[in-house]
Amino acid sequence: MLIKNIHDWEIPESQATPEHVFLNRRKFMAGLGAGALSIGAGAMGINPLFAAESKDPTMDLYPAKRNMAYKLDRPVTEEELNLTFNNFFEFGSSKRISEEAQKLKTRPWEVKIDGEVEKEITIGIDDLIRKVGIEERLYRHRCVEAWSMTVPWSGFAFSKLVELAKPKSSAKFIRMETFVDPDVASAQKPSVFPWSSQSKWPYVEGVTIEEARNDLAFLVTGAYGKPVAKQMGAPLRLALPWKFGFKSIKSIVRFTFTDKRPISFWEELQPREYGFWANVNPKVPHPRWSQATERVLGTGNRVPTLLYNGYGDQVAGLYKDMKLRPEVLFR
Ligand SMILES: Nc1nc2c(c(=O)[nH]1)N[C@H]1C(S)=C(S)[C@@H](COP(=O)(O)O)O[C@H]1N2
Ligand SMILES: [Mo]
Repeated sequence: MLIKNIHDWEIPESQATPEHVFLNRRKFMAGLGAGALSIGAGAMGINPLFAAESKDPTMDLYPAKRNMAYKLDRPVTEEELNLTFNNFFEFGSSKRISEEAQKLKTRPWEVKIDGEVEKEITIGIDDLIRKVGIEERLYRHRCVEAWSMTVPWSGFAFSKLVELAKPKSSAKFIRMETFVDPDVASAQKPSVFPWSSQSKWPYVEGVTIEEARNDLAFLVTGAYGKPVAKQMGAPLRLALPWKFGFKSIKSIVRFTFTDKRPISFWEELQPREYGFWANVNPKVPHPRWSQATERVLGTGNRVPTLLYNGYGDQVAGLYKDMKLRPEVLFR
């Protein structure tokens, strides 16, 4: 008899620890005082999960001016929740990686732009941020695990990076990569998880050039009016609110312009479940659960999921000429 081995990353969100349970656990632990968490920062009354950010060289740019064109239909998710409920598999397969992620060193941080471009560029994150400038946008986020959140991101339109890159006409896709450093990100060590040997770090994601040029595609440098926290993908992370959350790659070090469709980290691991397009569609179920509704983090509410996560006006045009079957287009 074949017994299917269910790995951590295959457990639907509905079976994982609900966020309020471990939020309360965190508050309980904070109540005990001291502990490794509060070294230094705790004494100053700063949440230790923000501590590194206070030294951020772009601090003076925050809070960035809000772009009012991007509106929400629900309240912003509590910051504490977004800081303590994360998917960042480099640091572990649970949602509670925020403390582990503080090991990530986000300066100096270089971003490489290469491939089918006029000239390859390597640029420091602070130079990049000052060159393009930042604004604030309120976005929804829908994880493929059927939970959602809303975030006040700061950052810049992906189109600005495309402009800077000067792609050749042969460039059709952009492949993005997260850092690799097993000394910092322990889950990148072979054999930490049963699936580590199958997974090929770095975390990779990809988009078409047209998707990257769409106004909604946003490169995140901040959240909640300050530089983005490490566990949320500092110092540079993507936000593609019409696609499932796994497309929104964190801690990016490289953008490669290419004529070939990139194969993402998840697609390589499980192509049936995590495809290239990954546009949010309530009518196409995940092979192991429905995508019709979502749990809104921090509220206890379950609400209907919307096509393109409610952003159809801005993005449906990108896909109108595609002759793909819905399950291919959306998965
Ligand atoms: N490098 C990297 N980026 C990543 C992930 C990851 O594991 N590694 N997880 C993705 C998933 S599945 C989601 S839902 C979001 C979660 O972002 P959050 O932790 O800020 O909520 O990040 C995405 N980006
Ligand atoms: Mo996700």
